[in-house]
Amino acid sequence: MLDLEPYSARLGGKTGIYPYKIKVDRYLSDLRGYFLEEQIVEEMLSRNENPLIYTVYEISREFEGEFNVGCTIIYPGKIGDEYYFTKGHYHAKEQTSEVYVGLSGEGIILMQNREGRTFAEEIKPKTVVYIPPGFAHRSINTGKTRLVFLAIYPSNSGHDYETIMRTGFTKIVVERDGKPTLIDNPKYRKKL
Ligand code: PAN
Ligand code: ZN
Repeated sequence: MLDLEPYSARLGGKTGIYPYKIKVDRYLSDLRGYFLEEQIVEEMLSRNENPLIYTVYEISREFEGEFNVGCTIIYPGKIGDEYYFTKGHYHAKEQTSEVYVGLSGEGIILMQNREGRTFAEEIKPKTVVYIPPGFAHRSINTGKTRLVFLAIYPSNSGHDYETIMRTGFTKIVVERDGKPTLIDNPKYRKKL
């Protein structure tokens, strides 16, 4: 038996969880090609405007059977009409699922499987979202404050970013008449 030790961490504050092991910042330049209005992104980057879109603070674990616990903070903002979001990914190990727990702010979790079956669930405080095996997931901040949520998932899940980078999600979330609205993604490509 492995001799592992329990830990506890505190939720809230600037980092969402503390202490943490890893911090990952994603700037607009890391999301090149992800937003619908690519020309806006390129114009911003050429003006050296490179806003921070989201940060992940994570307590990652080493062994199969353990859970990683990560806190994601998506800052409020839009590119054109499209709200800031995470890259989104499938888990490399398809059988693995994930649980998201809303801590503050409001947003949407988009989920889709490799056949393009798509679901959207709200994420906000006191909400739990279950992501079944085989579903890619992306989080979108549709509010005016930081969207903060906790993610709990098997340490051996792995992340496949490549597929979503290539195909996109079937839906995107844009502001219409001041409200977050799900529309078909005109750039969605069925997997070849
Ligand atoms: C989350 C995500 C986190 C950032 O912890 O990794 O929200 O999103 P991207 O990984 O898509 O950039 C999770 O789903 N982990 O498996
Ligand atoms: Zn995940």
